Amino acid sequence: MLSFVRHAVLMPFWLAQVFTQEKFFARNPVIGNRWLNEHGLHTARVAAACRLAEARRRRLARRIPDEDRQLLDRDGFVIKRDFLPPEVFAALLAQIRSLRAPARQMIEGDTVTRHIALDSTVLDLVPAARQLLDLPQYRNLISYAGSSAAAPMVYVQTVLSGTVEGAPDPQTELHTDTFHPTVKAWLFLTDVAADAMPFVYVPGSHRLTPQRLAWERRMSIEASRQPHDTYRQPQPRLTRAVSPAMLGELGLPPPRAISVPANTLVVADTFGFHARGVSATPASRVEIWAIGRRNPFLPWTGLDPWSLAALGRRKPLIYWKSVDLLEKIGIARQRWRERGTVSAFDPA
Ligand SMILES: O=C(O)CCC(=O)C(=O)O
Ligand SMILES: [Fe+2]
Repeated sequence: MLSFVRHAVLMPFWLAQVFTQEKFFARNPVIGNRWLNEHGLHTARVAAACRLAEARRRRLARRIPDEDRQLLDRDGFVIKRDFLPPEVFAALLAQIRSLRAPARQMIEGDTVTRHIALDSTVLDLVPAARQLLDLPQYRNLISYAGSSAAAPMVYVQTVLSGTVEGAPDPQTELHTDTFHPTVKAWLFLTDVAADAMPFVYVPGSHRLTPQRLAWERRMSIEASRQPHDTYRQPQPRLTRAVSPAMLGELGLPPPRAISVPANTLVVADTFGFHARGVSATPASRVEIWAIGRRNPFLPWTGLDPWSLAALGRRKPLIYWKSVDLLEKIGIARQRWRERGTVSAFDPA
């Protein structure tokens, strides 16, 4: 009875979420409905989102050099070595090395990810990061790859592999992040060796080919709710993982590991298949990390309230606090735990 009432009350919300970036099959019984996905709900969302992204990208294209645009169109990612002028990069590194700021951490398998939000307080202590955020080239590459001019969320991210007891880091499996074009960007502050968590990407896997759409359909049906399933359990495996053996069937090349020196910027459409490369021994990576995610069904590129600097800089904090609140009332799980005031370079 309770469950019936809960369903009736929440149904309008679940239906509305079909037209948003909500991606979890498990937490929305419409998006995760097997019958609907067998009849094309998921693939319709993917196809519509990709079509709209293409139209938005066409409008954003003139903001970046042709050469970068061609690489992003062809591969789904672009690598910019020596991205910041050497003196700006040196200042950025020194400022982040001496920074102590409130952080949050998340554990996945045996790996810890730490985030320090680049809010106004932190930016006052790391003025070189403000220079980075204000660089049109940085913003525009992220906009184009993410097919949106909306403000990304930017953090100092530390990834520490093999530091806690646990299964292998699920991020080391090839996967797509969500059902639509979307962007992540890494400006590496440390060198990234080939055997120490290089970012891995399958070139060209961001394109919606008929094979990819068929894979999306199969994946969505497998991920859909079974009547006996219980939800909100942490998942041992990423829902959107793809086996390396499948790449050939999808007409895709093998993945490429991006092992690069510090001060390299990598911007990628994480609708494409990618992973965090495994590390031979416990390793760490520190980077300025940006994520842009927005409703993929919006026809326009701008009109983003978070683009107001004063508001946008608070977005990570507002995001953390809202999930804290949702957890308190029992409708979400906060994976990002407060870690106190630390350095990005501290061990786990
Ligand atoms: O940290 C990485 O190299 C990639 C992790 C990943 O899959 C992601 O951030 O979406
Ligand atoms: Fe990912």
